[in-house]
Amino acid sequence: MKKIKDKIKKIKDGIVNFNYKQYISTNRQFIAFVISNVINAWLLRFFTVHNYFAIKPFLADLAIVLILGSFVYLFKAKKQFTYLMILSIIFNIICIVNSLYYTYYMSFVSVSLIAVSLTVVDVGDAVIQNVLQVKDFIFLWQLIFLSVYHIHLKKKKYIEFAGPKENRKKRFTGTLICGVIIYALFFATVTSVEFSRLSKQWNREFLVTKFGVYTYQLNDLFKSLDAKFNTLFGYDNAAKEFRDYYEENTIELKNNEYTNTFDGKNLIVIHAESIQNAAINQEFNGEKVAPFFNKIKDEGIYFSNFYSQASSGTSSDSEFTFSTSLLPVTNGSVAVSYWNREYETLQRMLRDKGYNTLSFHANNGDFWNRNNLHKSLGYNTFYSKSSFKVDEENIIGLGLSDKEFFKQAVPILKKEYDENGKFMATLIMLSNHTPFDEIEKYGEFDTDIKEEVDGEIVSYPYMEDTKLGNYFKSVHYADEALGEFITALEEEGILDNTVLVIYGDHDARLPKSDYRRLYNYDKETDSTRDCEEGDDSCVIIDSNTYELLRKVPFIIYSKETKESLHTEVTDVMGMYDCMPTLGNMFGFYNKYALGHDIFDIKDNNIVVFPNGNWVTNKIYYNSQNNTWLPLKETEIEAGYIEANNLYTEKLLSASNATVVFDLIKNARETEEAESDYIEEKVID
Ligand code: GP9
Ligand code: MN
Repeated sequence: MKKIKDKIKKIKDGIVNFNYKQYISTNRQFIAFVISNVINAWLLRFFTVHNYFAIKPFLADLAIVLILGSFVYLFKAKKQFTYLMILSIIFNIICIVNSLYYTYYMSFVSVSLIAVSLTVVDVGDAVIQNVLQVKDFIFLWQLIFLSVYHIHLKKKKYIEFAGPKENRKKRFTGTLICGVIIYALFFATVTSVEFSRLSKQWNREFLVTKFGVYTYQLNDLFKSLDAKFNTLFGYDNAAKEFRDYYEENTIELKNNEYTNTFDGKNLIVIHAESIQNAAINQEFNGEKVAPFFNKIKDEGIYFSNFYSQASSGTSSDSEFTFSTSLLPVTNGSVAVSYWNREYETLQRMLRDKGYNTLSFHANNGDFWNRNNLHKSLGYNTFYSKSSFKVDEENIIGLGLSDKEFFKQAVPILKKEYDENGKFMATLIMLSNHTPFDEIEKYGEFDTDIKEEVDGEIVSYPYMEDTKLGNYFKSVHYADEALGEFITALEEEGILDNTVLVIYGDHDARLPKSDYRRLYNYDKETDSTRDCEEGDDSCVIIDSNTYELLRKVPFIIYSKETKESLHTEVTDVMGMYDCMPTLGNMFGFYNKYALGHDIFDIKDNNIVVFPNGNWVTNKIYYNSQNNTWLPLKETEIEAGYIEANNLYTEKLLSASNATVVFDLIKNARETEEAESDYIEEKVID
């Protein structure tokens, strides 16, 4: 006890009697290094999550910079600058990459996504044009500053603290302890919820807000390595999460008015790239942006509160969730890292019922690893870019234009319809892909406001030359392409015995400021009105209302819906509800589905997003900042949010465990072994 007391006294004396002046005058370069890197971490939060004055992330950033920086004292004076520069370059890369990533994905980068980024190299140009902004490079000031300051100090014959080895070691230990104490102080303020989120790592925005970017990135690095080890060692825990979840949540098969409605019919699925409800509902000068979508939604079963649950695997995540009713993984992408698992898929189940399964996409088959993914999902044939005739004049954005793509797909579908048995085909559209800047190829569609004044037409710019405006032009093109395709299917008689399913794969990640202009435009001043309190006509676009704008269409259309089944379903629904809903209609059942048949669950549905946010008919809940948006004027009963948060956590863990550890395969093997055992017993 006495010893500890003496030690504490020694540290206390050390702090009181420490010669700060001398420390500062012999550590200028190091201090400049620390301050500038902490400023950069703050700048990143400033431009992304907008938390300007939070102390906690500041402490965490400072601690990391001090701890890693302290090793500089183990080097001789000449090498010290090199060490500080190397660390600064790493910190700069972290800030720049995260800043870019945030603009595109509204989230922060994960080391485990590096493999994913490499497969999206083809969209590199699109991303670069679309995303690069000056603010992403502002962080570089730090490297310039540190170099200039170093030259300045050198000129002044200033020598950074070096001294004999023992002294340097002392300074190393002192700085390290200082960093550790600050980190300990920071961790003392961390709540249990924050700890739990740090260990799960899927609320990335939340983590950077609370822990700062350097701690987030370090944790992510360990988590990604840990995931690799976990695949080797974490099996038992994952298997338990899987068992527990399905014991509590297995969905019983129940009949309803749609049961077997489409049994035996062909199925054509349209993966509508980046189509949002916001575009379908929009018109300019009395003309709808998407007249065909509107026609199909009116004549079909239209789910008007439908959400994509894609994560960083975007298109491929949507394909995966639509086909399996599982969610994307929390780290990396299923298409790239976990395609080789056994999944219960819509395609395989229809194949078991005698369907031929085909997929069509005019991009390179390697993109999103589709050559492998599509086999794993259960497609017999994948018609990728090499199966299409691609001429220079038919290219829009990433590849063959949608109009030409559909035109070339129709004869293949016709042959399938006429000559073979039942089939299921997925067509993945491509033209309506960011950055929506080939407006000359989209055809005429004005997004201005035209008004007649004294017999003359006056035009106000409105959405012209904005990203959202260009997106509408692009959607108008995609809509026309879809219209031509459906007309061709009808003319060829294919729709006589075929059901068409259309989903928007995810939103188009358009700027909030453009939506503000869309909904609050003041044509007199050609500017966006600010929303004043009490002004109900003004549409507030904040981070939660923006989430609602990310809704995408889901439509089921057929001869039957056109005649009598057309309706609008307003209950919230997610991509993971497609398989169970269609399963009821086509007569198949997946007991590992995370979603529900919407006609069974109705008002009680919950859509869980891969980042832990969720939406019900009552509220949109943002788990990143623990805020919510009421969607109905009903009371939220006590414990409602906590219960849904718990469900969300269990569902995400079970989904992740299923994918990473191939647990459906294992469950099937166990079931087979058990039934063999029972059979043997009976024979005995
Ligand atoms: C690429 C296309 C678009 O082939 O499906 O993919 P996305 O960038 O939306 O994930
Ligand atoms: Mn997509």
